[in-house]
Amino acid sequence: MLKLYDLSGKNDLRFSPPCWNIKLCLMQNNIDFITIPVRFTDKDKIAFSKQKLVPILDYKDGFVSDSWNIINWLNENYPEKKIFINNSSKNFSYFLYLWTSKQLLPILFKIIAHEIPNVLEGDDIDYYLNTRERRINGPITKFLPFISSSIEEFRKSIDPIRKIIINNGYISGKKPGIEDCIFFGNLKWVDVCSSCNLLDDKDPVYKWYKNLQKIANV
Ligand SMILES: N[C@@H](CCC(=O)N[C@@H](CS)C(=O)NCC(=O)O)C(=O)O
Repeated sequence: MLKLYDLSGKNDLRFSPPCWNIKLCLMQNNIDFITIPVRFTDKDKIAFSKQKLVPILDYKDGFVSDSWNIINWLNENYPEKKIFINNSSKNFSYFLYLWTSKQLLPILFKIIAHEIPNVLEGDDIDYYLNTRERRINGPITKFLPFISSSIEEFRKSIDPIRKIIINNGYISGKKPGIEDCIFFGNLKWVDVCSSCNLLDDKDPVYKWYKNLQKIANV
């Protein structure tokens, strides 16, 4: 059985965007797996991987880390599932992975950075504050004045995805696929960590998110 090392917070809340992307992909493709909860400070649990981040997928003969590498591993090891339906789907998925990790998640971080300690407990709170405040070179509250402008920026940035969803129903086309999984974690992260209204209820992207959650039962 595949084991997915998955970030966990207070009351075992699972809140990592790339971990959610992988879980959705596994569920959508009916691939059996279990998750191993990993708190920020549980670095011992993942020391075998010789790096410090999750998701990590542990299979019988080895492991693979980083959500993009995991998706590629699944594509190669479950060819019958056709995770990338063709090479264009693989290219567009890679674009979505890069766009999400390099541009969208940093915008979302500015919106929810100050709320993340609420979903953590124990040593993880100090770990989060120390590592993130060093990274942003200031207090976690430094983005508070920019929350509304960052929400606006996010809503505008995802306009191409909105158009695709309006035209097709899903990012992958007429039914959900890997491209939907890769975008999903963005919204799930904000949903579980924050009380902000990232998207308007009437936004087609919001409806797409609610629908995917319902299909996957997550
Ligand atoms: N590009 C990587 C990002 C992995 C990543 O940043 N994981 C975060 C959780 S979302 C993590 O493990 N953080 C642990 C830490 O900061 O110590 C991927 O897509 O898998």
